Amino acid sequence: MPEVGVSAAVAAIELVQLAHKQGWFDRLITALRKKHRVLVLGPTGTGKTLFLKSLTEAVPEAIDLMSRTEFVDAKHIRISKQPFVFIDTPGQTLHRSRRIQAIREEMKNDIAGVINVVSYGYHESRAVNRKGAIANGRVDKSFLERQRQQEMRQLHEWTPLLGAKETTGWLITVVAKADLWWGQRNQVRKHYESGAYYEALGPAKELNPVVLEYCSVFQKFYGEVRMSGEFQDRDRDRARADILREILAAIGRK
Ligand SMILES: Nc1nc2c(ncn2[C@@H]2O[C@H](COP(=O)(O)OP(=O)(O)OP(=O)(O)O)[C@@H](O)[C@H]2O)c(=O)[nH]1
Ligand SMILES: [Mg+2]
Repeated sequence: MPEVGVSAAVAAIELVQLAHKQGWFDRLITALRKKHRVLVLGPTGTGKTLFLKSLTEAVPEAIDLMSRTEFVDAKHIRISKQPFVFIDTPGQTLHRSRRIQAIREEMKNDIAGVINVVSYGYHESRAVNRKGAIANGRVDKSFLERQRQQEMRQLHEWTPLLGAKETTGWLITVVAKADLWWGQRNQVRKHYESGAYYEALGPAKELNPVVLEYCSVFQKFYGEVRMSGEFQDRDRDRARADILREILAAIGRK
């Protein structure tokens, strides 16, 4: 592991001495030990679980669409030595009560922030009704539109509870599967940054939401429809670096 620089070590010692002197040493230790808890939300098949896997594995293996997250699952991950607990939630509509319970639990745990994972309607899961989704090797536009509506509906589950700055420090919307929608990039950005999705955030607009493009794997949609082709490995590396940087910056801001 890389060494902490000398100046950082000196600054840390000074901080500890000051904390001793002023009587907040215990509080400092608790703060340093504390893990940053991040709630990961979003509909089934948007890519939440694979996104979390991709933070620690450069080339994660795709997840079978039959293999869904059924229970809330806390994943412990270190980013630049900072300890995080990412709470991966089950996105299927039938697991609403499990999500609500996780949200309530995290409100008690002093949550750092929320990552909402969406994918411009490219949802892949055994729980998605994909009848008519693909015809003649193309994705049906109304299928994508329906799934985007689902992304917005699911926002209403948590924004009334977590939409305030005092409860939740920050919100990052991760628009996953950039390999599939890259050809419509401008439209995608607009939809999430200022369009219908942004409006649907309601009270959570107060969290100064950040939108980041992402891609965990290159994979044909339902094994059939090609990716848009222009999105490359270097774009994926850049997106990953951007997200890691943003997460670290966000905890600094809370
Ligand atoms: N093309 C492409 N496919 C992806 C990407 N990320 C995830 N997938 C695929 O999308 C499907 C769903 O991914 P998951 O990570 O299981 O989705 P989830 O949001 O955790 O779904 P639930 O656990 O049901 O809530 C899997 O088949 C993944 O391999 C991506 O960046 N690009
Ligand atoms: Mg999952």
